[in-house]
Amino acid sequence: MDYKSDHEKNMKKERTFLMIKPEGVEQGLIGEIIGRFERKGFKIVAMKLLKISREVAEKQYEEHRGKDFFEGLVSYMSSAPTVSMVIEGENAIGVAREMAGATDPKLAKPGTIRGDYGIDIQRNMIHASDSEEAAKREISIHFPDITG
Ligand code: FUP
Repeated sequence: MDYKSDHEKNMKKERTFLMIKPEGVEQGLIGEIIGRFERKGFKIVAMKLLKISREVAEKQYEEHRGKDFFEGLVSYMSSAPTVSMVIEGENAIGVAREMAGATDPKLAKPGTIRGDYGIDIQRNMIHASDSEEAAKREISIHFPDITG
């Protein structure tokens, strides 16, 4: 017999990948952004601050290769330090996407990270994996050595 409520059945412990983009690091918003995820109850399971290589940025955004914004995006993402992290918690993938807000900061709701701090569609403050498959793939790109 399963005594879990429908609500509980819809909860799933997940891991997702987040990246605070260069403008977030430059503007001193690392603590503010990470604090939002901590206050939401997520556990940080891996984190690093570094300037990623162009190759890593290309892998990260592979699905967009060939689009007009691809070159600008990978150049930008590899131009200055970013903070990469893996967080864990209930429905982490969907909840982190909600906390990030719409891709274009002009359309992102107030209270979301992009809505509150995003500059434009490229400099939109944070990346958050958009599916289970993307989360797995992105975690393995940025944290190949992750254990446990
Ligand atoms: P999201 O999953 O919300 O990050 O959005 P997308 O996968 O659509 O976009 C990936 C990245 O490309 C984001 F950082 C925003 C950037 N982008 C542009 O720079 N220009 C565009 O026209 C669309 C997206």
